[in-house]
Amino acid sequence: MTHVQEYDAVVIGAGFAGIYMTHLLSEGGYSVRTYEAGESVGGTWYWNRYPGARCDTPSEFYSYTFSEELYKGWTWSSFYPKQEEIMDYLNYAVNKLNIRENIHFNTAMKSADYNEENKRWEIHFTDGLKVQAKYFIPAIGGLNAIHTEPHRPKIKGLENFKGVYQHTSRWSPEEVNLKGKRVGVIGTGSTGVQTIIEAAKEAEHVTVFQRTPQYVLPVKNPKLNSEQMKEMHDNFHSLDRRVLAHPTGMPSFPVLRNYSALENTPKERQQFYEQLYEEANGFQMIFAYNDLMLNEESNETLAEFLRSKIKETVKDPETANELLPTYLVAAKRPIVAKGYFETFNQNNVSLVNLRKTPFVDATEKGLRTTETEHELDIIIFASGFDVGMGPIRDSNIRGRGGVLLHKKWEEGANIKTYLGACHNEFPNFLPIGGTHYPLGVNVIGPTQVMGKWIYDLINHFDKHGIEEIEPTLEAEETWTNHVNEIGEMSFYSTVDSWFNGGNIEGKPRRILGYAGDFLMYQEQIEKSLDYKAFIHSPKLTHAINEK
Ligand code: N01
Repeated sequence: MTHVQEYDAVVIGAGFAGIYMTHLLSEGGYSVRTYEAGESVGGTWYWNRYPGARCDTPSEFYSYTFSEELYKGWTWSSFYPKQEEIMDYLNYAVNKLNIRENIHFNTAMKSADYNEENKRWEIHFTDGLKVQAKYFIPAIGGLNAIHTEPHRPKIKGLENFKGVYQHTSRWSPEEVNLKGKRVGVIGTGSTGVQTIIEAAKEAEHVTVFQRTPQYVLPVKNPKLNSEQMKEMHDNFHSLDRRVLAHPTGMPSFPVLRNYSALENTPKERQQFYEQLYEEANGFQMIFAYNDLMLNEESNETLAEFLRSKIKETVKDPETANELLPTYLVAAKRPIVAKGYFETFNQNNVSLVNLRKTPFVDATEKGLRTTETEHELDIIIFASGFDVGMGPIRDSNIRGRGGVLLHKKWEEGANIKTYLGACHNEFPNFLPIGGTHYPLGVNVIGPTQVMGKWIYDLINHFDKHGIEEIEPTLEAEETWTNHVNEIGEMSFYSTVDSWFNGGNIEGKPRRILGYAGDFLMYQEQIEKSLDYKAFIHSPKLTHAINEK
């Protein structure tokens, strides 16, 4: 009989969340093994190596804040770090935390089964490896295309295309060189916009295939000098407090006018928006007034202003018109970028409105729409993710009685979680960063809050000899209702996007992330600390009472 290695905990994925969980558990004295499909740490940042990939959260807050030494030992080069720099940061973190030995690279998970007899998870990998663990902690995130097929529009005959095609979330820089090529980019979300700006600099021609126009907030990316870095380091002691007190975990963006946009006259608003458009950075514009994310009428004032800027920037009025969004600002995850609309003034960039002229098929030479054949050397799919469901479906996670999680979720029609971190019928299964997480805020905040929550939960129940941690059906129901209610009330429910499953044809339209802000999420976490949401046994009741 082959020996199956057993650990206290198995973590899947070595991105921000996986690294943090690995650190907490190993420091806490647990045996922990982390499996990463890539050849390096980085998670999402490892796989999304497309041209122009960059973070839109300021580096000051896109950093772990749990360790002063770790925070102060790193120097960022700019306000918004590039993908490569984030990879360097995570490699630095893994070395500094001394956990590289815990991580097993180039190993992708295939399935996981809960064995009710020995109360252990059995995790299988694509290379045939099998391990056992008491706690199974997928840290694969919600926007993941490694543990599932990336989302791509179904284009008939794609196999006939003689050029190269790649999805941005599985980008291989070695295989694709855009210089002097005819490039087609499908998708204009955060990824597509960053890719288009870079492609327009070096490709012979870029054809942008757009389904839905987007608002793009202006951004500046100043280099950080040593004085600024010193100031960031000196402010470490107030850092956590500031991050935890901001609705999106990004204290760089305060509410500038603590009253409604409607309380200013149109002229005052216009002047203020103009000033911010010139001077403000990234997400700041959506915090110009205190009700832009709450009141549709207020939001429309910003929407109209941003549309006017598109018309002002794009010289060809027909193209400008095609680029005008009509929904509320930030109803889709906001995009920040520099120079996106300007690319449409270049001779080498053209726009195809897929709503008017949809794809017919792919040919040997390119992509055919109902209007014409677009000849291309490279097709870039910047078409996003099957958020929430995709990674779960393709990870084949079986709980009690062999029930598959995605079947229990009725393929997305009936998703239920408790805090996005626990599931009835799936004992000791503690995913971090996926479905029902606050996916719209700076992810580092919730990652640290929930990482610590998961660690404390394990630690507390372990100390009391509890073998299985599992939320009650009622707790799952209550949390899920809360997620759905907040989601339906939010702007996220007003337009199709990955946040509600509307980005994929045929996918059940359900709220997939927590739409409340970071403060509301923390309140919910605080309330959960009595652990009353877990299935009680006499031993567990005793453990809870001892808290
Ligand atoms: O994905 P998306 P993404 N036919 O789903 C289009 C984070 N992120 O990878 O809008 C034609 O936003 C789709 O059209 P529509 C961030 O949270 C952060 O860009 O659905 N087109 C859309 O234009 C972000 O929100 C950073 O109608 C199709 C695009 O493809 C999240 O990741 C950088 C289509 C997909 O946009 C996801 O961003 C990058 C079809 N069948 C990403 N299906 C930073 O930190 C989809 N599309 C800066």
